[in-house]
Amino acid sequence: MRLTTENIQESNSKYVALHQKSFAALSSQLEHEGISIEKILSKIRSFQIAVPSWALGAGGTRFGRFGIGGEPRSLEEKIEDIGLLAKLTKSTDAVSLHIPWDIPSDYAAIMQLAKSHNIGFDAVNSNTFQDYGQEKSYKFGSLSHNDPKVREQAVAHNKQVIEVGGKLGSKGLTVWLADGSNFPGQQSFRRALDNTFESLQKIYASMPEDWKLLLEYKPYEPNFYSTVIPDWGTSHLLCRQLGDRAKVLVDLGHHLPNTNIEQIVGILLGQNQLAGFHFNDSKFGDDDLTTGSIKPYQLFLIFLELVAGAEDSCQTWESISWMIDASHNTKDPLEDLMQTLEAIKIAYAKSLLVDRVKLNEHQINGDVVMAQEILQKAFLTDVRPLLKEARLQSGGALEPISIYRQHEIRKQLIQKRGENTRATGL
Ligand code: RM4
Ligand code: MN
Ligand code: MN
Repeated sequence: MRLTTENIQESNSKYVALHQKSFAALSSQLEHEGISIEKILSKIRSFQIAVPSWALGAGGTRFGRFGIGGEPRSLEEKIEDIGLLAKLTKSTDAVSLHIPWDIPSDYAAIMQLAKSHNIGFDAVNSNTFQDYGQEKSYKFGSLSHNDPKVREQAVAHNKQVIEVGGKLGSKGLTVWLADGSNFPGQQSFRRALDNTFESLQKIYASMPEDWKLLLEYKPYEPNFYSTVIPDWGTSHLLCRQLGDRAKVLVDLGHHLPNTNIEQIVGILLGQNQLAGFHFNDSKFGDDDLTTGSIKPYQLFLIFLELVAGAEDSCQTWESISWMIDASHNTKDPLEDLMQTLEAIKIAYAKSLLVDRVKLNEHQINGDVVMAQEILQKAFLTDVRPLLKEARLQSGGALEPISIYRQHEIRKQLIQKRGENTRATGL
């Protein structure tokens, strides 16, 4: 499409000499410490994160929305955008669809297009938090609603999402339930949860054998007094009762300020109850900011839990789903997603540098200072040469954002799609 392999090679040739110097310096330092560069590179190369179909246009806030121009007008164009990200970063190989925003009109054609961009279909997301012309309103809830007819409709919608995903080769359903209440007295907590469990049971029962249910939690918003699934405990409670294939999805923005998310991740993984991630970053709430832009140390600590938990055989690395969930109000979404993919891999690579044997010894011996030193040492290492080398080996761009800007991709997209296009999403 817009950028050829030759374009990428030409751009890389400008940066490769400098890259080789920094890569050689870092490699010799790490090898001296007994770290296998080859092993780390292969892990970085194979780590792929799904891009959400709703993050390719400008997101809005409740106060307004500022378009960025050239936003994808269709699912086809969304896939083209993700294809470009894949080509440049070599860090994504799948899209996570939101239904009904992204129902394909021609399945065979969409599958073929996605394949031509090396893109597959990750978990599909249902939507019962908006009214979009369905018969009954979700104003007062969906899966938890007091009216069984509304619950039935919401369950049927989730079944339809499974059907859509099934035709595309997806293997998971993500449920984020916005249900809750705005005022004390509005809702019975217990009845709402019981109704939700019953609805989820029906959805779970209709999933194919090789599917998993990823159950998200969120403390507040759009409801501000109570949310039916506000935290990981409630999500876990439901998952445990539903069955083995229901697990908790951690969206990094869905915690109250200062929550120790790495501890939540460690505990869920220890119980084989972690479905996967929605990556983003936040300062206050569900801000959906660029991953790693606010709390990179937290992201590193989360990855350390993941790597440790997987190596200790609590849960396999492959059983975890990796997805971005972001919203862009001021940045070009494609540039933001490139930054996001990079930040996630940086945190992952740093976590792989941690000497866990020594860390364990220091923990056992109660050596608090040295335990912290181990973490700091890994976190403060500039691992970008490793990421660049991995990209180079996979045929990606050494400097994805530079080449994107140099070729004026956004300008081209605006010319092709128009200044005022609006991608489906929030
Ligand atoms: C929610 C939640 C869901 C996402 C919607 C758009 O806050 O994070 O995962 O599907 O936003
Ligand atoms: Mn989410
Ligand atoms: Mn969210």
